This record gives sequence, C-alpha cells and structure tokens, in this order.
Amino acid sequence: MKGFVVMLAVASLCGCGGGGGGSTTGPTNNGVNTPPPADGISVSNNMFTPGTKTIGVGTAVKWAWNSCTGDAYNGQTCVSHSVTFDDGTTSPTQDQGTYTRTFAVAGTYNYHCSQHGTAMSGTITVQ
Ligand SMILES: [Cu+2]
Repeated sequence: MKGFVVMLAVASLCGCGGGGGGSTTGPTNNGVNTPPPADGISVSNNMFTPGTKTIGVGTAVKWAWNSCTGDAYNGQTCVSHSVTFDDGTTSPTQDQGTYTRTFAVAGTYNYHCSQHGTAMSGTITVQ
C-alpha cells in the first residue's frame, strides 16, 4: 500500500500595503513647468534667475519657463514671457518650454521680457 502525500505549496498572494488608495490633495502639476537646466536660467513670473550670467565665447545659454502656478481648482495659471535682447534677437512669447541662444561674439547682451518690460530683465556677459 502506497500513499503519496502531496503537499501543495500554496502561494500566498501578497496583499501588501493594506492602506489602500492614496488621495491627492492640492493643485495638480500638469507638468508644463520646465525645471531650470543646469547652468541655465529660469524664467519665472517677473524675474529671470539668475539675472546676470558671464560665459565664454561660443557658449549656449538655455532659458526654461517656470511660469505656471497651481490654482484652487486643480488647474494652472500660466503667464507668458519672452527673452528679448536689445539687439533684436528674441524668443517667442510663451508660457512654457525653453529657448536657447548661442553667443559667438564677446560683449554685453541685455535682455528683457516683452510683456513686463525692463522690470523683468537680465544680462549675459560674453568674454
Ligand atoms: Cu514677463
């Protein structure tokens, strides 16, 4: 007489984390803000950060728009800005995204926001 005892290994399904679904509070970031690039310039509401920058000839500078803020309705309010140089070179007037300019000639390049005037301005020194 033979008997087999079959042991069934019952895999216990992990019911991990008995906390259940989390809830989200506060404004949702829709992801349209662009984090300031390393060594770049942040375009936020009414200021460029940093406002002055010194670079070598041939260097590209990148501006990234961070001009959206959450509102109480899970939406966002975004404000348009531009990077407009005294020499006429300009970025689009936009409320998100980036703009890059490469400076091939030494000099002082003053710029401002076309929407907010010289109250929102910056300078790139190329040497
Ligand atoms: Cu502006």
